[in-house]
Amino acid sequence: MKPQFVTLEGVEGAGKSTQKSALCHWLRARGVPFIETREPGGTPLAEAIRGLLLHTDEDPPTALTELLLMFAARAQHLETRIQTALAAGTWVICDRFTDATFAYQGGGRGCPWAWIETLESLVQGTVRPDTTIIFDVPVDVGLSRAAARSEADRIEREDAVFFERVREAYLRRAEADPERFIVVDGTPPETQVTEHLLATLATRWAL
Ligand code: T5A
Repeated sequence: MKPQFVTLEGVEGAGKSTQKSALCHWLRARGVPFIETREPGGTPLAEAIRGLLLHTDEDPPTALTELLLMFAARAQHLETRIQTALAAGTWVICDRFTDATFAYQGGGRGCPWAWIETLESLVQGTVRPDTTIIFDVPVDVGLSRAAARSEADRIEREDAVFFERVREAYLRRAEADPERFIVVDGTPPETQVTEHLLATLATRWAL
């Protein structure tokens, strides 16, 4: 099997980071070489852009600025880290990628999907994730988990209606491409979600 590019998605507090750790532990035990990364971020420059995106309150980015900054960070991350890893035969496990842009800047902010598709082609060429796992939880469940964990950043302070649109956009994307997407119910306890996820992936990858 070629090295896989795997992305994890979902609304705030859906359990991506928790399940990413479990997935990485499982891959390590099977001797699969991988890097673990995230978006926005994943390189020093892209992490600096993440800081601007999530923690700029005085002069908050407009929807278009936010969209362009997401893709600026992605261009750096993709070329200097993701593609390098894949070319070396290393899997990439990434917490969020372009589906988050369709969900947040598209669904949430209302940026036309055509803009996002144009930037996706420009920045990524033909590179797309091989597998995208969406952890689906009701918005109120995700937000209350996120609130219990840490202080809200700029995007987390959006209202529930914004995150309903984000969730709906994620599910719409999954429905349009069932080959790539796996939708996992993120509401059961962590260990149950992990069990279901790993059983699904073991079959998919024959690992
Ligand atoms: N963004 C990102 C965009 O707008 N556009 C883009 O293109 C991209 C790439 C940063 C922000 O950037 C935005 C989206 C985001 O607003 P992020 O760092 O991934 O993205 O931030 P969050 O989604 O806020 O990450 P979270 O850490 O909040 O969510 P996770 O990773 O889904 O949740 P996790 O695993 O940290 O769990 C949160 C809490 O819930 C508990 C955990 O222990 C933790 O305390 N938990 C559970 N509790 C009960 N049952 C379960 N099954 C649980 N699973 C986890």
